[in-house]
Amino acid sequence: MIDGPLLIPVLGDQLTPDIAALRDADKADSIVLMMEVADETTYVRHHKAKIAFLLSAMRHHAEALRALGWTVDYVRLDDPANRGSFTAEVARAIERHRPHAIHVTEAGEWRVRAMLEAWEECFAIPVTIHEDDRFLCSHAEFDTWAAARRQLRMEYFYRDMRRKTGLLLTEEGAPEGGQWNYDAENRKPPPARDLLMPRPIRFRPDAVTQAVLDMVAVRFGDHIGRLDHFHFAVTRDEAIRQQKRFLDEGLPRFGDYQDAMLTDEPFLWHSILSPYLNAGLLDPLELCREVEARYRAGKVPLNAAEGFIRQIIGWREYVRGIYWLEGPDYAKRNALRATRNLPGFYWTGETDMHCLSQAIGQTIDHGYAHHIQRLMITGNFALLAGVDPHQVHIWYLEVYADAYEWVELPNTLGMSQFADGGLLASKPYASGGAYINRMSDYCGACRYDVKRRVGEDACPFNALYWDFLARNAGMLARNPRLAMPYRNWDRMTQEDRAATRDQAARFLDTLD
Ligand code: FAD
Ligand code: DLZ
Ligand code: SF4
Repeated sequence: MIDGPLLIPVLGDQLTPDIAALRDADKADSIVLMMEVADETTYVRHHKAKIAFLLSAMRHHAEALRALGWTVDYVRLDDPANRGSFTAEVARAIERHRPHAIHVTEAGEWRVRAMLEAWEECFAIPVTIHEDDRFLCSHAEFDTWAAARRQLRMEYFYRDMRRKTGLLLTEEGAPEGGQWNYDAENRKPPPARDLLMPRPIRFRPDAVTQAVLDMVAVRFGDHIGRLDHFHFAVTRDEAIRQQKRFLDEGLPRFGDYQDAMLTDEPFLWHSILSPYLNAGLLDPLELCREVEARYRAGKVPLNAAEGFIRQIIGWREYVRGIYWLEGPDYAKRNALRATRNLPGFYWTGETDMHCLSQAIGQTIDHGYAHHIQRLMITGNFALLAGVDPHQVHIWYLEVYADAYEWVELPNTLGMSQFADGGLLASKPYASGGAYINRMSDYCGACRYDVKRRVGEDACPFNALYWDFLARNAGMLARNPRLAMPYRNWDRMTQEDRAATRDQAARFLDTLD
């Protein structure tokens, strides 16, 4: 075994040519191992388009690595010898190649981290796990930042990341424009439908992608989602083309309409870059530097550039830090003790609530919904209805093409479901229909009346919102950011409060 090559497993979300484990390795003396395995395709029932995207991107990446001079041993899902898990496939690769050591880049979730950490003992071969330095903030740096604080607010973390990268800073080190955050300018209601609205590039499947699509259609036919809308980039070059499309056409108005929602318009001015960032096809810092350059060249306003950069070096890095800081048991938290089953319409989009049927329908079609749809439509409804946050977490992990636990879990369990009791969000992202009406055109096309709280046609979000506050008063009433809504609830007459809670109870009964 001593004389064998170095074995370098590259996991499905490590599709970066100079990923840490490859960077200093000798191409002549290394075998790169890439594995399509049943366990990863089914540990949750991923959306068909998510599986197709990742497997096609993996197959293209293997070719790109070969073109760079690497020897790649690629195991396909339909290989009859495939043993179905990372560990079993590494074992089989060890039989084939007799490596002297294994180098691997750390995994993106606790489940896979545990596998990698067991390999050294399991195979009796030295295993080096390299830190994934595609992120700006290392685990140690985040831990130090968190240890010095009572409250882990994203805004302060974000300012540190601005200082660290120098992004949007003046020569004196002050924030560009005098403010760190221009979010107040980024909550404009939706514009009138605009025929010149940017559209993501629809990449035509090549033969590699088509073979994957055919396999996924057969093998994962009972998973959620459609494949006939498949449009994702599957190579770095394609992802760069979508990045350029966004920078040219989406970014200038990204800030203004970041929170807006329009019927049958899934993408608006969003970038649709998260699947590529998370799988490693795009580099987050490179993207942010491009955004800054557009601002400095006078091509995009500051509120757009700052708002976008904040999502990447702020939110994206921050939720990753929280995920690893909080440990594997974070997924079990349920601060509001919510127990309802996720309603069946989350898998079909079949509901009279137009906002939900839109957000879920496009999720089924594309494996994509933008942030406010995830937070204020599907997330908000589950929160108000008291759905078990673990079921909500699994749904989000399944249905979005960009979903990996390190980023999905804190967003779902913490930000959206308040199941960590306020570690991540200072108050629950809960709202009635008025917010949805302000930020979308959904309510005009809905069978429910967004202005009504009780009665046959009343928008369900309204009674559910008050019922949520009343039900969780023990946990939430002392939150200063909820003082106003609790005062308004207290000001309602006894009859109004009873009618509201009765309306909510009757509606919730229809979900079971
Ligand atoms: P844009 O609106 O164009 O934003 C630009 C980029 O900023 C995104 O590509 C993403 O990389 C980053 N970003 C924006 N918001 C966040 C955030 N809150 N956390 C981390 N990164 C962010 N994002 C994922 O990448 N994977 C997930 O599994 C995921 N699950 C989510 C679940 C819930 C309940 C919520 C509320 C949000 C979730 N997000 C997740 C964050 C966000 O919704 C998506 O990153 C975004 O919608 C992706 O679309 P986009 O690329 O068009 O983003
Ligand atoms: C999400 C996913 C899927 C669907 N399939 C594979 C696969 O067959 N092989 C692989 O290497 N990775 C896959 N992935 C991504 C992994 O689940 C991801 O690398 C881990 O979640 C990282 O911890
Ligand atoms: Fe959604 Fe209520 Fe508006 Fe209908 S009326 S779209 S249920 S918020």
